[in-house]
Amino acid sequence: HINSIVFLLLFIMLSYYLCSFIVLIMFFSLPAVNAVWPMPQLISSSTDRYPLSPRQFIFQYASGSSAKSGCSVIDSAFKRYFPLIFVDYLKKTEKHMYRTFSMQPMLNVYASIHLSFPFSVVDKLSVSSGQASLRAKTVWGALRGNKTIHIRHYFVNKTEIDDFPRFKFRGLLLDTSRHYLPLPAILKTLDAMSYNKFNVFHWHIVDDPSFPYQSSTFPGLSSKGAFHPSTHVYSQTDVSRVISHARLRGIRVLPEFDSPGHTQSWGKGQPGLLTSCYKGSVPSGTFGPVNPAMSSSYQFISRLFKEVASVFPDPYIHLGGDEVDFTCWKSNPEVRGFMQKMGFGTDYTKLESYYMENIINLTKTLNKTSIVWQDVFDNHEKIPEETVLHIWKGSPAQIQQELSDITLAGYRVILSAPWYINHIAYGQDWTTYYNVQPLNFTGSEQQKSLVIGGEVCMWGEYVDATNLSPRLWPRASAAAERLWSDEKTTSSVTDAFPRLTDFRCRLLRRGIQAEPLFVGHCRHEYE
Ligand code: CP6
Repeated sequence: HINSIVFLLLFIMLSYYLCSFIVLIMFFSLPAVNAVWPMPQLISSSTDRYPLSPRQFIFQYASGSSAKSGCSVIDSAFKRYFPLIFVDYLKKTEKHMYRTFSMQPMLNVYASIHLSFPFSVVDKLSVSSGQASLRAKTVWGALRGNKTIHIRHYFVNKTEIDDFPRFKFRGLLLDTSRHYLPLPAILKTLDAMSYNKFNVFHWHIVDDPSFPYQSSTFPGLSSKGAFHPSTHVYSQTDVSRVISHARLRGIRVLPEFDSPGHTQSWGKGQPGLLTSCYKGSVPSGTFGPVNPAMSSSYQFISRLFKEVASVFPDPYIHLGGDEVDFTCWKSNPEVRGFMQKMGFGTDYTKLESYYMENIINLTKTLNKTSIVWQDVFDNHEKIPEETVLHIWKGSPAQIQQELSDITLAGYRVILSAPWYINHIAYGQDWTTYYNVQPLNFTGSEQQKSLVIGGEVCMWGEYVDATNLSPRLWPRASAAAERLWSDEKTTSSVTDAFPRLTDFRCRLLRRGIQAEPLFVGHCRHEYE
């Protein structure tokens, strides 16, 4: 009997130690403390960690902050980030509880400059959670700082962070013409963009297949050109909701009204705008790009852009200018006559240049700066020096050449060609997005400084609300880190892999349907 009791006791003690041993192992095998995405410029993190109680946590303005309660951007960020940090807490408890608990200051926020819209300011912020304070030049910096505070499982690591973006233009393009994207899909994408520190939503809002933008000046454009005149349109209210949702997340909304090509849907509500294509000496009944020979075309664009300029507060408008097919222009006798009159000979790139120059100058009179696809530069068009070129095509070698040429000519440039996220392939293609080196081209420091950033493109031919999120995330996150973080300290795919895997789980917990990188699981699946 004694023997068996001792044996039992030993067994209990052994299993107790075994269990605690296992618990200890689990405790120490938590993911790397630096699992923050995108990686800050400077971070030093120790394994010291402090428990963080959601009952006692509160964001508050520091007494020295010039942004105070009432600053909409930071006020609403404080509200949003509570449930994002304490992901399960609000699910398990009553939603209203966190507001009523005794408040203990945890994070003091200082922001010194007020700007009502997230214009292209370079911001520098520093976060030091050891002292629980965040300092930023502008509220937009403070906003990004909120995202960086790294808290997992209600512990906070002792951490010093000094952070700022490497590139000031970190964009993502959505195409709402090939498929209509319902408003919630766009708003959700803006949420996910902010988690990735993207700051420009390039809204490729209209194109050949449909014209969902509901124009107040030209209601016929969407009533005739959208997939459906009332359900598949973006009303003025929808557009302002997108703009303010983006604004509160430090994201600019860059509208694109692509012309003279990619405008088939415009023709439905605006007869006479597009070039009538000819078969021999008779109109064939089909239409080509905007008719550049008619002054009425420019009057129309002028009125449309006047509206666009007032609806979208961003100082830039994307004018497109890509992939203009000359076949229809060539077939049209009026256009040929215009070519002769203007002395363009048979060089249709000159006609394209003429059109683009006109609409760029027209955009300038609206106090907006133009962004155009690279085709406009490739066709040797005379464009104002403040115009921004957008690279979308070419082999890696051609892209480098294009970067060299455009910056040598003194233009600012945005890089998209390596980040066509709509292309899918078997395997871990995020690594190719990650390994892009935007400044790896022949050129002076001055030239390199003209690369203002990059943009992930999600063209919509094969994408609608059903597959948007998993196709975007976390693959676009690879580009996000390349555009935010320091290339020297943050360049290894091997280091990035576990962090990105962890970040993808965080996206899932925040309700973003991000696809897996590879074999595995997320801890929250069973925790
Ligand atoms: N639509 C518009 C597109 C594309 C472009 N402009 C495009 C071209 C080639 C690829 C993907 C997208 N669908 N308006 C080019 C900028 Cl591979």
